Amino acid sequence: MGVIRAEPFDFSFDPATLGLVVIDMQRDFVEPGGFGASLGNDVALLQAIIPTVQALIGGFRAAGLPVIHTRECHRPDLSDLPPAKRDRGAPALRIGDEGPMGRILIAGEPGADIVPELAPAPGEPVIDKPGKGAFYGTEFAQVLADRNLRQLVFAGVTTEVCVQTTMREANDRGFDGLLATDATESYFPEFKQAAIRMIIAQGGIVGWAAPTAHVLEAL
Ligand code: TIU
Repeated sequence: MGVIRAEPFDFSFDPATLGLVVIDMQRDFVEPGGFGASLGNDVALLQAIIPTVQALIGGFRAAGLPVIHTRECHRPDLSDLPPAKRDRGAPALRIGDEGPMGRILIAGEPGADIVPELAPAPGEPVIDKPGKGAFYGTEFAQVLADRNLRQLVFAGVTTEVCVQTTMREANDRGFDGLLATDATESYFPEFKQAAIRMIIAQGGIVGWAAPTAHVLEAL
């Protein structure tokens, strides 16, 4: 058994059931001209966590523990894109529109790729998801079950949208989840802090939180 120094209390884990889930570290969210920028966001904040996420991934790989990646993206024919998602708000570019990194948030386009620094290694699953949570409309639950994973460390973007949604979905399915607080980011710093507080409040109502250094020292 291992122990990660965490809030609201230590996170005990069995290395045989522990995995890392890296959420949506795609060019569409962290580079100018993509989906995140089309919504009016400054992407520089998100770019800054790439080295920390890289270190976290490296630690899991070195320990021989599974790393699973997700990407938020849609089929080229938009058949998995609810009109409510496409039509909401007044973005500069809508999902499926042509942008500087190809069609916004569409599988196979350059913008939907994971940033090169965090490229999945051969054999690491990549879950393409049409929603904010990684379970909806995907094989994620099966991928976790196939690897006998019960305890998940989460990283990626954005903290209060896809990361928090996936942590909550995992929590309801009986997983223990720990958020690596410096390997996740939001376009809104105050939302990131609030999401972390929501997750660990009430005795860890959704899960745990710890900095990457605490995770790495426990692997
Ligand atoms: N807009 C925003 O903050 N996030 C998303 O749309 N998707 C993810 O969080 N990946």
